[in-house]
Amino acid sequence: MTRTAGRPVPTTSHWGAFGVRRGADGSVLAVPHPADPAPSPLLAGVPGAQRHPTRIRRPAARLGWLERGPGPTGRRGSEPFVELDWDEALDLAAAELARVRDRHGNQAVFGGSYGWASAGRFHHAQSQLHRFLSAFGGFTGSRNSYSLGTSLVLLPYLVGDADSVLRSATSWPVITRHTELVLAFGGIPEKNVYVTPGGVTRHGTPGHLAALAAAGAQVALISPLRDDLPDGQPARWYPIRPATDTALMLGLAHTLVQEGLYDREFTDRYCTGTDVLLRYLRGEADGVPKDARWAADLTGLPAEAIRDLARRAAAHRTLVTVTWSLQRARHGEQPVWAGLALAALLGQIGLPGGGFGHGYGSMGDVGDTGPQTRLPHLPQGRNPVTEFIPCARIADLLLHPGESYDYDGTRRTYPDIRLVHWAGGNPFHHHQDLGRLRRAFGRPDTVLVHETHWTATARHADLVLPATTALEREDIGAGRRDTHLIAMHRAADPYGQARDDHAILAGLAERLGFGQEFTEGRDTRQWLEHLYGTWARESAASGAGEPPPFEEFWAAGEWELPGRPAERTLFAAFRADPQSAPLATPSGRIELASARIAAMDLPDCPGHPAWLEPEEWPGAPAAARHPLLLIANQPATRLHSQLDTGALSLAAKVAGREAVQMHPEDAGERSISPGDLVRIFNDRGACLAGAVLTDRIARGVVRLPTGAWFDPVPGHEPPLCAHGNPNVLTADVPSSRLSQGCTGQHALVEIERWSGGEPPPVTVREPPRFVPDPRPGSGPNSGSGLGSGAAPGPGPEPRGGGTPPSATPPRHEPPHDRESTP
Ligand code: PGD
Repeated sequence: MTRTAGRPVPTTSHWGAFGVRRGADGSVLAVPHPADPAPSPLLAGVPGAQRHPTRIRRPAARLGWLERGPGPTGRRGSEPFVELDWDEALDLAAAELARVRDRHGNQAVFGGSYGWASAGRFHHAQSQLHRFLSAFGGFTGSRNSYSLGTSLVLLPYLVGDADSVLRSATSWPVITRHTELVLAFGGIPEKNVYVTPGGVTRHGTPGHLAALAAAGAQVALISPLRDDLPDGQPARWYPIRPATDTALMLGLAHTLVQEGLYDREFTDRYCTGTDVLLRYLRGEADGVPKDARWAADLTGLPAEAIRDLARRAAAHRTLVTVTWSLQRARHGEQPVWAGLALAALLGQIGLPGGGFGHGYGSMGDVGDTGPQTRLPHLPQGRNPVTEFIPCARIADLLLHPGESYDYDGTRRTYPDIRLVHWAGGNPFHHHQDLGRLRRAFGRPDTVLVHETHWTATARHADLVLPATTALEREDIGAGRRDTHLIAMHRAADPYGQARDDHAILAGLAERLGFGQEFTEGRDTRQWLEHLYGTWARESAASGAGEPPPFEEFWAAGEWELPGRPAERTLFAAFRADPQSAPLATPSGRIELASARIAAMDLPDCPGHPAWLEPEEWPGAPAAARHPLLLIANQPATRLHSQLDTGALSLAAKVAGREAVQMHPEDAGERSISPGDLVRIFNDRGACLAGAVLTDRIARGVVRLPTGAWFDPVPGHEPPLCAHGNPNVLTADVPSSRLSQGCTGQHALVEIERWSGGEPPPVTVREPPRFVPDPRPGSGPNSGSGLGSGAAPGPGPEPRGGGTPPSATPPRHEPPHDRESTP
């Protein structure tokens, strides 16, 4: 390990660059990067998570898989594990990969492996896995993200490509100088601005928000949560009823049209479909004008406040911004499309500080300009399998092979998956309706997981391979709009027998006969030098700056990336000259109505922005039984499920569980007091949580952030999570048949004070149960002793756990029966 004397070991993470000081006992302390004006509070979570008892110390196999071989089973997630030595674990994994490929074909291996894993350009777990599986002959992959699955599909229809909006947002300095009014749909939540894939070294957004406040700009905070905008911002809070932003946008748009405030010159020159939108606003087809009164009924906001906001927006330099969370919901296309349409009617798209934005406050680097160079990257090879799923359809994929579904204007069929290989993600955190996901994870023959910690996903696997954390290996790291490239030195020894994902996959590749192709004969340091060298040459050739030689960079610990544009205004070039800089839409303009989407004739995504009633919102019939609207948004105390065992996250627990925020009057009606243990439930499941009462949340709304480790209490079907994971409550339904995006943001629930006697304990902060190896000739806890090359291999044919051997196991969604109950 190279370490420059006297200064902390440099590293980076999704919550930003930082330094590590190491104690004599091997403990670590995370210290802010000196250039970071607003270091992430998440740094406090690093030490506890790094050396937590839930770290995976050795490879392990689920007992039933070891004893009975692969096959569908309801026992995943409920059986103990047997620890193995590395050679045997890799032999078993390689043999099973080969068996599935040879018998069922490469498309039977699901390697989508969605997840954030850790920062670092080389050890990026998903990239490593994809490179490996491509060389293996291919795999069924996944597309898009849980963050942005809806917008990534929708935006190309509206403005030609998603990147223009998502990667070229108007920069913060332009906003702070020019914007007078921000219509912030979903707010600009500060908790999210510390996080970006790959990290940022200088967290700028808190400072930009302060500058915006100092400049006197007004923010209309449109959210059920007051905390979606920092205090101290000149703001008016519109505590909108959840899931009704589209109605408000349409009501605002109608007011602009009715009062002659909309910019007809702009829509004539730069948009298409305006007539379709205006007819809809006037209610020509359905007889329902989408006026302020109509919007007031749906949103719970006064009609006069809506009209007043429309007039203010027309009278000022106004930025309409929509957080990503709004599209992470049923019909999530609509608030994005309606927000863009509202900005178009205001006529300020392409003007400094005006127009449209998507994601300010959703991520740490939205509104930053990036370096003009691609970052170092690991070559991915070519995946010859063309099968993929939109990532949020994982449970459908496993439960319904052979069934068809719509996606992005095409009709696709789910392949039959026999083996799931996951590295760097936690589907038992990120997916919806975890009871259903458990049943889905019962379907494949084998689930193979690389993890750093005993997450719920690791506990639902058959073979678990312990991975190092980013602190335990060398890498090069930066976010896509970062200011620095960081030389990530090793800051801690690997925990137990943990190996880098690359080393794990190299071991598998070697056994499968393509070791040289996968590693290209390089060790980790040689890979870093190679990736850096390739990037440095490209960077110099493109004029983006001349990076120092690798040794110099490595010794310095970082290099400040040059060549970023000072400022940027989204769609400025298009506005300046729509003929020579047209958008890549069929019309070359902004599509306020899309003939291509209309032609798909989808019931849940028409050809223009529209109010579509979701199945779960406060006005739905389902609210009669479950009247509270749960917002399951991003947490402030951890990164998704990562660092949930760290000090920051643990300190925020209430009654030992995740904290649920609710309005005092909603609590009073249910005799719930602050700090009470409560049960949150609907028909899909239930979880325990600790009550926090606050009037900074709209009435009828409760907030339970994502990321408390899923802790299913044995014997409960539908599941009861002892810890407070909201995804036991959310529905596994797509945003629409257009994009098939994640809809985890909202669910209807009811809450009651826990009255079930002694509550089930939280068990996920302990490792799972281990048992001695039961196979003949194996010592206790010692693996089989068969050693390398002597893989007994799982049985040659899939066999259901406890079910008789069968050439073709039943592959349908099992009923809620004992087999799928832990
Ligand atoms: P993480 O907790 O970051 O969540 O879902 P995601 O799966 O990305 O999981 C990453 C996992 O990788 C962790 O378990 C961590 O231990 C592991 N890991 C870290 N480093 C390494 C490594 O080097 N190697 C290996 N092998 N493993 C590693 C996040 C997803 O959740 C996202 S992005 C969003 S936006 C969604 N948001 C919501 C939402 O708003 N509401 C709900 N209800 N649900 C959501 N889920 C989605």
